[in-house]
This record gives sequence, C-alpha cells and structure tokens, in this order.
Amino acid sequence: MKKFVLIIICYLLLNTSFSQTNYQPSAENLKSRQDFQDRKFGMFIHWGIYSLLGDGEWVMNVQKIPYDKYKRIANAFYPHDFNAKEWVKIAKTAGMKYITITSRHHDGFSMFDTKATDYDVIDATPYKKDPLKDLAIACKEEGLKLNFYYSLLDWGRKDYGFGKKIVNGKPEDTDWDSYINFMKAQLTELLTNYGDVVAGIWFDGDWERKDANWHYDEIYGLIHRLRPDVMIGNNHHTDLKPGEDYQLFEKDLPGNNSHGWGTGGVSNEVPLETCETINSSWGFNINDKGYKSVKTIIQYIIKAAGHNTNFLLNVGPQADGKIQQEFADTLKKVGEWLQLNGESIYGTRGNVIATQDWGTVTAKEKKLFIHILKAPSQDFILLPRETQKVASVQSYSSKQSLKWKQQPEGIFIYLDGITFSTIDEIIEVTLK
Ligand code: JFZ
Repeated sequence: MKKFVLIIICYLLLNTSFSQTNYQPSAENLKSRQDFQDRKFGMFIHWGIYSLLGDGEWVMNVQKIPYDKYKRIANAFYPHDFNAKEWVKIAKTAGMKYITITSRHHDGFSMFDTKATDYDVIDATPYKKDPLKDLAIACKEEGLKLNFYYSLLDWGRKDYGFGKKIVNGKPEDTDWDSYINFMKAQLTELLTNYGDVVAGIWFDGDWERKDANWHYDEIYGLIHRLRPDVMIGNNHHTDLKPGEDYQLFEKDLPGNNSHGWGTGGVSNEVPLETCETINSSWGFNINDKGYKSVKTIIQYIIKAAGHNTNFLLNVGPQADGKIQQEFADTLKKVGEWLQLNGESIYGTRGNVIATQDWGTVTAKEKKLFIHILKAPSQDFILLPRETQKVASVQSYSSKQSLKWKQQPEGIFIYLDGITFSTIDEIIEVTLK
C-alpha cells in the first residue's frame, strides 16, 4: 500500500512539474536564451523534396499536385553536391551564429532519419543518408547552434485530415491522437539523435487550424523533459503561449505588424526572432530574382538588433544540395561588414530608445552603439532619456571624438565632420 501511494505521488509530481501551464524555464533554458540573444544572426534553410520542382516549398499546394503524385518526386531526390561543411562555412562567413533548418515542412516529408514514417529521406529517396546528421556534426565543429523547423500542418497524412472540419478540437473522422503521437515520436528523435548542438524547435502551421487542440501541453512538456535547455518557438502569429521560450515574427519587426498577420502582442519576457527571405521565396524558386541587396540585409540585422530581436535570414538551397552563388556572394559581403562592426551587434541588447527616423541603438555593458542608417536632417542627434552619465563619444570607424552635451531631455551628439556611410554610421558612446 505504501509503495502504491509513493508511486501515485511520484506520478503526480512528474506530471505537474512538466505541465506547461505554469511553466517555469529551467536554469539551462534561461542560459540558452541569453546565448541565443548574443548570437543575433542566423541562417534559415528551407530544403526538401519540393526543392526539385523549383517553385517554392508550397508547390504541392499551389500547383494542386495530388499527394500520391507528389510523393513520387522523392525517388529523384539525390543531392550529390550537398556538403554540410560548405553550408556551415557559408553561414559562418556571413557572420551567422546558428542555423534553423526544415526537418519536415507542410508537404509532410521528413528530411531526417525517422522510424515514425517511411516518407523520409532514408526510406523514400535513393540518397538514403540523413543530411541533418551531417549538418549537426558540421555545426558542432564550427560552434554554430542548430534549430529544427517542424511543421504541425501536414497536407498528406490521413490522421491530420487536411481540409476536414474541426469539431471539439479535432478534425472530423480522423485519428487525431495518432497524429499527435506521430509528432511526439518525431520530436523525440530530433531531440535525442543529434546531440547538444540542437538548441531549438521552430514550430509552424498552427495558423492553419486555429481551433484545433494541438496538445501543446504534452508536446512542449515532452521537449522540455527531454532537453530542458532547448528553446521552443512557434510561428502562430499570436500571443506567446505557456511553455514557449522565444517569440517568432515573420517578415516583420516585432510590433510593426505591417502585413497584418500578427494578432498578438510582443512579449517582453522572452527573446524575439524575426525571419526574412534572401530573395522572395523560402524554398528554392528557380524564377525568383528578387535578391535583396547587401545594404537591405545589413540594415535589417541592425534594425532587428535595435528591436532586441534576432534576425534569421533564409536561403532555399537547390535540390542538388548547393546554395546558389547569388546568395553566397551577398552573404559574404554581409559577413565582411560584420567582421568590422560585429562588436556593435553580437552580444548587445536593444530597445534602448524607440526607433528614430535616423536609425536605432544597441547596447552592451558600458557602451551604446548609435546606428545612423539615414543621415539626419540636423547636424546633431538626440538620444532621449539616457540617465547614465556619459564618459566619451566617438565615431566607431574613425575613433574621432565628437562633441556632446547631456541635458534633462537626453544626450545631444554633434555630428560635425562625420561623413555618412551609405549603410550604417556607428557612433560609440561610453557611459561612466
Ligand atoms: C510559414 C510557411 O507556411 C512558409 O512555407 C514558411 O515556412 C514560413 C517561414 O512560414 O509561412 C506563413 C505562415 C502563416 C502565414 C503566412 C505565411 N499566415 O498566417 O498568413
């Protein structure tokens, strides 16, 4: 009897401590959050069998390709030019400190070795190797962290029941529990087979069925039980849910909601991340020539940092495994800028002042980095409400001292003699 009571107590304890409703992040998790914020800039990778069709990761849905036909392309997936070390080198040269890659997108195809389905890179392609394994090893070697994008939405599986009506939190006439269990099995694999280089799970697809019961309590609980340090993010475009460790934004700076997708507020409890495409597509698109300029990308990194937000820049590699040259060239130039100016980005925190017409500010210890992205109309700038006393002000590039005065309304910095660089003129303020 005593034994029985003990078992019951243990069971209750276990269950309550992993319930996500009153989720308290572990010490390891809090450490991961700091580390994540220090890393600032990451590479997003959308890569799957859809890459073969060169029309983005939504091709099956957009071109209305029946699932049974779409599945056949897996047999042609053989990325003979894939080299994880090359990808990591491109990311590292760009100054990126982590990678987030699609482990399974909405087409439901698993780009990793999974026992939970045969519709995966090992069983369904002639390649028969796990690219995520190689990537994990290469990231580990080079000091990058690896996050897995994981789609909740699945266009093909019967138990998901794409298009079915949701009744009482479940799609009608399907085995929803089976789908939830399938995801749990896969997430367990992703969190146990790739080592401690894995730092986060990036969920997507929730928005497809807002009224479904996704069993987040169990799913998030499972992740935190297996790996308390792993950060959970979810691209659901609403308020942060219990158990989530970072908040995701898509093609937008937090709070702007410029495309009207975001209905939630911006959390001030957890790290933030926003993602954007390097051209106009996530998955490889052979016709997409909308390449973003080096300037646009660098200024995005800066604005995001000023918003206390990480920037996740996407590339969609080709089906042969190559990241196209146009992307690599741009990334190299971004990396050259970060080589010179990374001190004003990595390890900093933002939200020092509200974004100004001329730019933004990042901060680290006793330093403020003023990023002037657009020459101001007057010959001075005002940093509102800085109460700490200033020790010195200088141009970051020339180290030339600048005149300043500190008044109740803020710090006035005079810009005489500054020639504005086209990307970012950095002014370094040292506080006492
Ligand atoms: C989602 C995916 O559908 C897309 O393929 C890509 O992976 C991106 C990073 O994330 O994109 C979305 C998700 C939701 C909306 C728009 C794009 N939405 O709610 O309008």
